[in-house]
Amino acid sequence: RVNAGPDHVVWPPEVAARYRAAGYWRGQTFGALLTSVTAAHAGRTAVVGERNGEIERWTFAELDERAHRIAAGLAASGIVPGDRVVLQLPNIPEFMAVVFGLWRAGAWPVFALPAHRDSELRHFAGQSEAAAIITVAEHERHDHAATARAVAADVPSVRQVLVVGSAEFGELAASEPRELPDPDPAGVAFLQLSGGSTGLPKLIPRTHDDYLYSVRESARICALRPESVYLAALPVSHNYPLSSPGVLGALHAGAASVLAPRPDPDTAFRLIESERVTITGVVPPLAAAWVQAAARTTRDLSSLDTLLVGGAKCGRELAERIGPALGCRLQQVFGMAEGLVCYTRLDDPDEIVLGTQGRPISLDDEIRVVDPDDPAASSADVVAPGEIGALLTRGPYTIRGYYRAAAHNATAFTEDGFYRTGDLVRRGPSGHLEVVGRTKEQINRGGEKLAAEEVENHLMAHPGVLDAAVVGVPDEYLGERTCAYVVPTAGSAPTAAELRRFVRERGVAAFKVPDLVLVVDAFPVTGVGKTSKRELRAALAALAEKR
Ligand code: J2J
Repeated sequence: RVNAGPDHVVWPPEVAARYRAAGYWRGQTFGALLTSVTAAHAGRTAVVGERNGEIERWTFAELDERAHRIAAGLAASGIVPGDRVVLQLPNIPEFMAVVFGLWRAGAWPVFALPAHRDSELRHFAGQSEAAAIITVAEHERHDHAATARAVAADVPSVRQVLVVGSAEFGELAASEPRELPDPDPAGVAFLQLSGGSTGLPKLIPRTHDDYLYSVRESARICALRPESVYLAALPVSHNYPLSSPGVLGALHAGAASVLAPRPDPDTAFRLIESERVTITGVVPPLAAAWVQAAARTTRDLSSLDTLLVGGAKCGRELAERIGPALGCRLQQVFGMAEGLVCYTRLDDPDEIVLGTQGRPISLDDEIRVVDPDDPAASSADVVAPGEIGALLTRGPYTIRGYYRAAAHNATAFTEDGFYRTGDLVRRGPSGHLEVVGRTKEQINRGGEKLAAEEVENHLMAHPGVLDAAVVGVPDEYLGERTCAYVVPTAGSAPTAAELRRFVRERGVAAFKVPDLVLVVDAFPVTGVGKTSKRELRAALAALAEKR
């Protein structure tokens, strides 16, 4: 089997057999899914996007044909099954054609975000030993093609850079379609990115079988039908707009996906009105911006029946405003690229919809809420019902290990295969989870995740920085912002502006540049006198909260 090997952990055979017997894993690939959806809905709209301000619309038949041609072109260019391909595309229709093209060629997309820069791409390409990078020439005034070429020059495995929109890509995408062997549905389909908690984001190997199960159930839970229209407001390569229920859930249901070039209310409301969008998903700060803008919009938003909110905690107050302001139902979603996704159900009582982050997709999602003070708590160390604890999970679409990360896996998973989510939750009697905080060294900046350690490492590369500790500080709009405490080396006095510029110029996603940099003489000593980063960050976070 091409896809199984020492690079990633698979489910134990008896567990896999159980998931198959239960009908969760059906042995269908994403390429085969597109074929069957196209057979049923050939003439329906599959994808809507914008190009130079003009609407572009593809039917399922058109998307299917494009994906076939791209798959053939990729194969002809030397892409073989199992090749990893870093994909960095904004919300354009080609995203769908290229992803399905890669799947049909048996290659694994590595889903970079448009915000990622040199340092992240280098890591993704290097860690996955990618054969190619596929990107666009320019997006939001950044020269993506130049970044991709610079990475390709330094990462020996990368044989080609393909720029969507170039003549070369046009030629590849016009290749004569041909039958290619369908990849193993039990094998890896793509590598998704973790939010990260230690250093650079880890790669998450998801299989056709497991991901398609979560997509199918998400489409059902969100009541998608062929008449539904899903708006991808967030960057579509992220796990949430990709699959919860996302563009793949829409595709599964035979419904259209509208790819918004930007998530601002002007752009989103314009598309909701013109495409009669019925469902979309946003992060809390965006929901707040939409709620505000809805009060003075002239756009007709009456087609919208469901707004999913997730990626970060949606506060009670915001939750209560959404329905009245936007004239739709709120559906909370708490998910993670590693697997587990929870939704409030469309028929849940208001109290649950407004006050919880939902319950798991599957009856076979195993949930353990364990001792929050013990980072090594096992799945047996459960707290009393209703108590706050650390969330562990295992199930039919949650990974058993990150890709090529044996050392990290040893602590990120329990011995019996539960994933340590790093989230603090409380579980109600109905099984709904309320997210109340986290234990992981991650900052959730309005849904955009960053590992404190990754930013600390960038700061410490500055010759004037002796030590750095990055913490989240509460923020009314984003939920939290990043604050970097920096101790300078003797005799140097770097300014906050200089350090922010320094981090940005090292080529990182803009959301990782610290919002606030505080240069201090020394870190405060913690109560227990420990000097570990973990203790420091906890002390600083407590300090920041008090301000
Ligand atoms: C609090 N924290 C939340 C929520 C995610 C659907 C929706 C979101 C993601 C996602 C996703 C939260 N309340 N409602 O992949 O398919 C935080 C938790 C979680 C982490 C995962 C999906 N929803 N979170 O956000 O991989 O801390 O996935 O562990 O980016 O986001 O982040 P990510």
